[in-house]
Amino acid sequence: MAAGYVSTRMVKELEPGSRVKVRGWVYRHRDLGRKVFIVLRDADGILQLVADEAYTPQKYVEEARNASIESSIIAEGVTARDPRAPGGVELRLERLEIVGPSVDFPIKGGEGIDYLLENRHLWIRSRKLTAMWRIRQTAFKAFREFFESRGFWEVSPPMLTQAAVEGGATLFKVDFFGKPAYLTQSSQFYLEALIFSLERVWTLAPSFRAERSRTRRHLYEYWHLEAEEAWVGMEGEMKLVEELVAYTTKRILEERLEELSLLKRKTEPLEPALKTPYPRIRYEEAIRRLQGKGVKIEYGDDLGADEERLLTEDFDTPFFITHFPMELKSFYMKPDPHNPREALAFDLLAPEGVGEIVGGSERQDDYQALYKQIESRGYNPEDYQWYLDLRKYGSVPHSGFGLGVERYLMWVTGVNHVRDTVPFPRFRDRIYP
Ligand code: NSS
Repeated sequence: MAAGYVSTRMVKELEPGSRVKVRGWVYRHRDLGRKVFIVLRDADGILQLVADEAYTPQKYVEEARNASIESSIIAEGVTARDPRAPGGVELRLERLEIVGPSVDFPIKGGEGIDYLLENRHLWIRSRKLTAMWRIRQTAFKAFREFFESRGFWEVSPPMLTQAAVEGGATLFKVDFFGKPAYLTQSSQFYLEALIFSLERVWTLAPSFRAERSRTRRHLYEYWHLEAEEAWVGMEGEMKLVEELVAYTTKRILEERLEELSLLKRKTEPLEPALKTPYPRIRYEEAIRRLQGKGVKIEYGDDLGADEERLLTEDFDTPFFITHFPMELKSFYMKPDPHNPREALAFDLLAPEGVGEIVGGSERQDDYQALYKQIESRGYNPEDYQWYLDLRKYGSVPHSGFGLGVERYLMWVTGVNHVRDTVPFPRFRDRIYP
């Protein structure tokens, strides 16, 4: 008798002729009369099961016949090689039990996007989306490995906040016992407060943006990987960012080739990203390159998704754009001492048309200068009281960045909408499951 259950992956490693028990969900079902073929899906993959009157008791052939798509089942049988089965192995059934029937599973293939979003709670079982969750998990693990190896402290900032980090336009307002509060756009200010004791900190947490623009790379709620370092300038921070991206991408290529292939993602375009340093161009050079491509753009204009996409044509790796005009960037950035019109700021753009995945900068660490930068944007310094305080008591030069996890995964996996990198995306003006 077979003892415990084995996964569909393990079945393929056993000697043919092994007796095993498996469990999972019916992924495909084909009834040929005397024979019933079931493809079983579990967390590890798929396995073909065959009920055949030649070796399966009649009662279980009937049960196999009734095991419709997405029913959960337990099955027992003997493994056999069969080149026609996925993975080259099938299980010849001696027993099969339906645990939870599934009558008329709502997703049959070929449905439109709205229908699929309404049924997201069922759609997430698909093999492609499952591959995505597995790649996502490897990315999360690699982020943690990376920061651990660099001596960073992982910290837990709040999601309910009092003030805007990235401008008022994209704030989600919350009723905080009759007073306004906001869902965080970035943990940056809290990380800045924590460097005064821990020096190097990072966090992986949701950020919220009430974006006006509905694009394939914007979510209202996304996962934000952020780090902040005392005693580090813009160059040092860019080095950290490129090494993080190279390391994480390498780990995904090591562990998740099968999943990438399920998503039909070619891996060659990712190879150049394993090598650092990444190219760096200044904002003014980006503008010149765009003008050279026939774009009507001038120094001082913002780079939108279209401009970014054009710039990615020039590179086969992620690359940095640095030294943006101060007024294009957030109020907390430090101006370049050699040219105070420009910020010590950088974006990292992913190739293949994806564009910005990271934004970072050196921070203004001088109290008076920061106060003026807040006022000159028309913000109220009182709203930034505690943030200003950090510059009053032992201020240090420091820098940090934020990486959009879904944007990064969009590039690595090659999917063309950020919604498919997260199980329950928040990206339209209604909340699906
Ligand atoms: O606005 S950012 O460019 N920068 C910040 O929030 C800084 N306060 C981070 C820091 O220095 N600690 O956002 C950072 C990244 C950006 O490059 C995108 O990859 C991602 O966050 N991002 C988004 N991803 C998905 N959806 C939306 N709406 C979104 N907005 C930003």
